[in-house]
Formats: sequence, structure tokens, C-alpha cells
Amino acid sequence: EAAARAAAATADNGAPTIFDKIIAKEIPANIVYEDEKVLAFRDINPQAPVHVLVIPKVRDGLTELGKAEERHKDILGELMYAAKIVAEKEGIADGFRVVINSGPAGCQSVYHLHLHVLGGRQMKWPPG
Ligand code: DGP
Repeated sequence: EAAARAAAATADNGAPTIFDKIIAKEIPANIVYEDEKVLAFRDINPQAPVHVLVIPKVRDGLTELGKAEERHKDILGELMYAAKIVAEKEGIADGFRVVINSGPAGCQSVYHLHLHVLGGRQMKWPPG
């Protein structure tokens, strides 16, 4: 948890993130779904048997949900729908969780908006 807090504390400075390198295929990722606008790949540090990140291929200022603007409404819908496609592909569509960490207090560590799709085990509430 300390490591997560430390990473989150670096916050958003608008710089490119590791996800740009994944989009550019400069570093490998285990891609589970891709279309024109969205890329989905397995989280490097999975918190559930299925843990997939869904990201926009073009960040367009969407570093975090808390900074979303009107123009991002379409891509926000694309991401949500892609999460459902990922859940179906992973065989967890009957029960899964979607999480967005936004900002340092939300424990966000990579400042390129992403949805976490989690499942394959019984999820608990409240989340940890
Ligand atoms: P968040 O804390 O919400 O910003 O989540 C960022 C997630 O990104 C975290 O769960 C770990 C994951 N992650 C960070 N670097 C990489 C990487 O290079 N590859 C992959 N596949 N996932 C990464």
C-alpha cells in the first residue's frame, strides 16, 4: 500500500506515460481486446484472476476522470462498452467489477485514464 501511495503521489504532470509505449507496441503487453479507439491489456500486477486495463488509444488530455471534459463523453462511453466486451471475452460477464482510480487521493498511479476490469473471484464490498 505504501508503494501505491508513493506512486500515486507523483500525480499528473501531463507527461507521456508507460501506456503510450504499450499503445505504440514499444513495450509488450498481453492484449485481450483492441479496436479503433480502445486498447485492453492485462494488468502487470493483477488483483484478481482477471484484471484487465481498458484505455483510450488517444489520451487527448484525459489523464484522469476528474479532468474529463464535455468532449470526452464519447470516448468515456466507448471505454465502458469495451469493459463489457472484455468481461464477455474473459468469461466473467455474469459478475465483475469496473474501477477507475482518479487522482492522488484515488490512488491513481498512471495518468492516462484507464478502467480496471476485475473478476474471476467473488468481489467484496466495500472494496479495500
Ligand atoms: P492506477 O493505480 O489506477 O493508476 O492503475 C495503474 C495500473 O497499471 C496498475 O494496476 C499497474 C498497471 N501497470 C503499470 N505499469 C504497467 C505496465 O507496464 N504494463 C501493464 N500491463 N500494466 C501496468
